[in-house]
Amino acid sequence: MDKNSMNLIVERVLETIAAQSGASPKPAEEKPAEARAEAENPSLVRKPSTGGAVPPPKDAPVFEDITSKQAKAYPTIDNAADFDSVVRMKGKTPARIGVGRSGPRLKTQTLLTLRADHAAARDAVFKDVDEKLLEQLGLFSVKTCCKDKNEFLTRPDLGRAFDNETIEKIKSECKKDIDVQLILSDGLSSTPIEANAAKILPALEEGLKDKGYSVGTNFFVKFGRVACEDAICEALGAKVVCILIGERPGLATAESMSAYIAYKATVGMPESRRTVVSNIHSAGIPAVEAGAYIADVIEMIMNAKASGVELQK
Ligand code: B12
Repeated sequence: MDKNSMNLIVERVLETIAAQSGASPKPAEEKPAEARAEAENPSLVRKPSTGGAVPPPKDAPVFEDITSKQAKAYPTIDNAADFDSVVRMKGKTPARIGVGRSGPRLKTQTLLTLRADHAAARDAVFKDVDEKLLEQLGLFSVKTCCKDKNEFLTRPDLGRAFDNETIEKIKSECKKDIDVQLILSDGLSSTPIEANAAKILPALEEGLKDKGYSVGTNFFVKFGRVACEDAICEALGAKVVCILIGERPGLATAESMSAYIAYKATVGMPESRRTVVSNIHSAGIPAVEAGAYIADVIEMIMNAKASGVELQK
């Protein structure tokens, strides 16, 4: 047991004894809120105040980076009736609970955190996946019919299609008539590929090979929408196609990836034929675990010779 937890238990026992003997418990100022939060979650790093025009409340820590996990885990609600419970609740969700308010408005820190998270989400949408990472992963790269990011965002139909030249390139570079074709794509955010690809690919490939399936040549699709997997599946004659793609980022994380899987996908097929595994990121389904799980899902799909809604029948 660490020192903080030990101190917390000792304090609570002393409070109970004091209450039973009729003595008044220690005044709140003697046990600052930050100390209780740190005891519950030792990863909360307290930094000394750097000062400023408006000093922070007496016992609130000052975080150098208000978007850090530690800062977000720290309640900014004033006079919480049960501070420890708020710390515990915040530890269970990335939602912005226990943040307090200033009159009817958000506190400055909450507003700034929202703006910083929004900026990270925009970066994730507009940034390209690093070419070096694709090289490291041994992936060749093709582009859909979108000529740039703006066209990608405004024309989902073009993000689902390839020109003939690209289809020929895919056919010439990839193994054909395999069981499973894996594809990576930036989709609506590039950060998930950078955060998860190197972890999910080996786990997924190993999982599939262990089950005895042949896996095709992995590659990357720039400006891809989910349904671009259908044209690829048709071109390569794969039994199952699985695209690992960046999800539209929210304000909780910009690192979330999804896997959309389909059995014998064909261009124009209904969306209900896809199975999705979403929320793949460090605070959702971690990438390695997701790789193993998707391999199990693909096994179910191969056995049932069906995906999406048909798989659930
Ligand atoms: C945007 C979005 C939508 C949009 C998609 C339109 C679009 N082009 O953007 C709309 C509002 C239409 C939508 C509808 C639905 N969605 Co939705 N959607 C999302 C969201 C927020 C982001 C998806 C994304 O970024 N895709 C990547 C980009 C690049 O893909 P895209 O090619 O632009 O768009 C395709 C996909 O988004 C896909 N899609 C979107 N939702 C779903 C759901 C399922 C089950 C499938 C198979 C495909 C699918 O359809 C689009 C067209 O091909 C996710 C949340 C998340 N964390 O992923 C939920 C999410 C994927 N959706 C979900 C659900 C349940 C649905 C609906 C079934 C809701 C309903 N009851 O009607 C429908 C099904 C639609 C379908 N295509 O079959 C769930 C899936 C849960 C699961 N694991 O099975 C998620 C994870 C939300 C959630 N947390 O509950 N969705």
